[in-house]
Amino acid sequence: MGLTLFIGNKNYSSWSLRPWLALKLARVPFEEVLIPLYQTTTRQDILRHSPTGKVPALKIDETVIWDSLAICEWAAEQAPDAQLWPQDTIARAVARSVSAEMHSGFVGLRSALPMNIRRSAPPRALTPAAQDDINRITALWRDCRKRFGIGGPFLFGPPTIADAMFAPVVHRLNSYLVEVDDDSRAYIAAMLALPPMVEWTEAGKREPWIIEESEAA
Ligand SMILES: N[C@@H](CCC(=O)N[C@@H](CS)C(=O)NCC(=O)O)C(=O)O
Repeated sequence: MGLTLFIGNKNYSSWSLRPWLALKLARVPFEEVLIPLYQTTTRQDILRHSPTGKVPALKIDETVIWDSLAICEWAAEQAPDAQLWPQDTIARAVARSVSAEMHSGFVGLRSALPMNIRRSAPPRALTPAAQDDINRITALWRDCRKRFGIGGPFLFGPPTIADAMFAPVVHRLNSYLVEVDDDSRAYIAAMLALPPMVEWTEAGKREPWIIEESEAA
């Protein structure tokens, strides 16, 4: 089976990070092809591989899976032993809820603080909508850690798709130096130390491209 994951810039592409991390956690070998975003040929380059013109997209032989959460689900099914969803039914249902909440929400945070791994400075303005999202996300993190986090430092103990879904938020809170409670700070530190996160972060920091729109936050 030939597997290729098309991703955007590691420094900026929040959606790409999620399935990349899930595939790494599942130890599913894949090739990656990085298409730099916001270049003159970006759209046509992505459209050659993905019907939406967006990354990420996973090509499995001739079939394309073009949504980050769908790729995470596929990784979980490929490697059941990796337990990318929690084993307990209730924990798994909550993990799916928080993953879906991340997938479809938090627009205030996403638009005000674009992922920019290289950055290390507060935002010019933290909008009320972004602060509301941060409050909700950190409350959700604390709740998952308290109820389900006994087996490890991640939301449901060992790393799962829920952590992969929040990985870009971890980068945002870290690189914009956002103040958070102690539990959230510990979770952020654990996520940043996860070996595939370190690999992605280091690669992102070495990239040459600058996306002005993301730098303006
Ligand atoms: N819902 C999609 C979102 C994908 C997405 O918005 N990707 C961005 C990069 S992070 C993109 O490809 N932008 C390029 C464009 O819109 O031209 C998913 O979950 O995969």
